Amino acid sequence: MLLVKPLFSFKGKNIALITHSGCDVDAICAAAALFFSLQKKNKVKILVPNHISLPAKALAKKLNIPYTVTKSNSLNEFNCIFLVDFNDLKMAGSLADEISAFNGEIFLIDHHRFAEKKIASKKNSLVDQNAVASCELVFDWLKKSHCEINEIASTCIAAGLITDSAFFVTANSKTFAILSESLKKSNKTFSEITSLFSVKQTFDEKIAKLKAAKRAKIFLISDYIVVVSDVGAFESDAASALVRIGADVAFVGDTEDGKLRISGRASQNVVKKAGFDLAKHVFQNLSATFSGSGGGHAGAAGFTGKGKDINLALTKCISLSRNFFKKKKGYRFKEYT
Ligand SMILES: [Mn+2]
Repeated sequence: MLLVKPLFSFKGKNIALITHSGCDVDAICAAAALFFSLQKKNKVKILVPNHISLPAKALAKKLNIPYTVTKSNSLNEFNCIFLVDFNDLKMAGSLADEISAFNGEIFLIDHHRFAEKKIASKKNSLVDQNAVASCELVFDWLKKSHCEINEIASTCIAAGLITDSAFFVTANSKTFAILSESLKKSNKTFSEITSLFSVKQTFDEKIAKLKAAKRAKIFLISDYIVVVSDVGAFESDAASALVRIGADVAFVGDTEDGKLRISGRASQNVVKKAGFDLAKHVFQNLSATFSGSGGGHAGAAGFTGKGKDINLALTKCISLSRNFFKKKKGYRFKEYT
């Protein structure tokens, strides 16, 4: 860990900080903390491929974080690029081709599982799957590089840790240690930080979640409640909502024009106690049947592929989950109708 060279060695370089497409709070905050620490000695620009999430957009506006949402952006002007909060080109949206064609050095700052195809060398990869947020890695990197973490960078780091730990569900003692220091330096209270990225639920989001709950099929696999549902938008929010109201695992998907999209969420209970990993045990194996790709974290992951029948794909998610538990003691299966 932390084999990457210190940040001061980038002095004078022209750097692009690129987040994943659909940039979330952790991604924009990790990029911003780097931006505010590097901008004195470097030319830095934050690029967001395709689109930014509403909470991240709200926070960036309130903190005056400069960023450019782009579908295509020549990277020729930059000496090096930092990919922030992803390490899989599939998460780079429409910038994927420009990134893979980039001639300069590429650095990774990320806490997702390593993609099969590596985009950067090992010595340029600050990737740790055990980190709660990319902001944690940025914090460590800034510290090791003896960079000053100012008020706004501290605010960003705190926000990234809060959101990516799902409000401390996945937090550990280090999360609180970094948060304690960052809050102090941010000169803000906890609620002032959370108000930076809280956005009101839209009407459509509420309806999507309620529809997902209404259409849910409920299963018991061993000791865990696993649900599947389909809804045309806000799949990942709907899956999170289903876990909040009692499911241990939730798969919510949709098909449109032969394209298939499934979001999965799993409780810490099933991830920690059973060792269940959505990305590894379900989504990566879906590609064999529904040619596409899946990935993410153990407790939050997604799949996109080809298919017309969402029920078929959701049934496959259930059978792949069953396969995992079949190998364990006390396996049982039941559908609640
Ligand atoms: Mn993240």
